[in-house]
Amino acid sequence: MIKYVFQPHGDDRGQLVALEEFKDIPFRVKRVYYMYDTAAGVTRGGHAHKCLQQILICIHGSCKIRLDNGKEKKVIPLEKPYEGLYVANNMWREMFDFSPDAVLMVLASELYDEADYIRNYDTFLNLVKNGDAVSTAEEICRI
Ligand code: T46
Repeated sequence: MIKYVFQPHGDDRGQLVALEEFKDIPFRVKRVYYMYDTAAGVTRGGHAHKCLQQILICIHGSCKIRLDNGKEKKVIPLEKPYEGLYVANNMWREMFDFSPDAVLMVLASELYDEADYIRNYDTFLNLVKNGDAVSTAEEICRI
């Protein structure tokens, strides 16, 4: 699990965080999306990706991320606009416990591609447990 702490550029006007690909973000950013107005009690995600790498930043409010690599599960709170959680490929993720004002922004290494999603948990477990996932991802993703 890698949590980045970005450098805010603060002055008497407030704070500014700048993120540059290959400097602050370890990949080329091809897509940005964000979610807000998340209803109370909702859990989002519930899938893994074959290739996609992402950085999740809760730029307003707070939420929690559950990461599961098939062996170990961890819950990571995101509650600062200068913190970013790196989520690698082949990692099951769930986002939950959103505050009413939460805005969760995601920087993604690839364009949207439904074929990159692994939506079945048993399929995910088989993929990571039999050791095929890494080589498969390397072949498919050209990482
Ligand atoms: C992920 C977690 C952290 C698009 O049209 N383009 C996009 O780039 C995305 C991300 C979504 N969509 C559409 C597809 C669905 O009709 O937006 C709708 C909601 O997407 P989804 O149900 O996949 O959202 P989450 O919150 O479950 O998952 C998202 C990302 O899809 C996923 O890659 O890692 O956030």
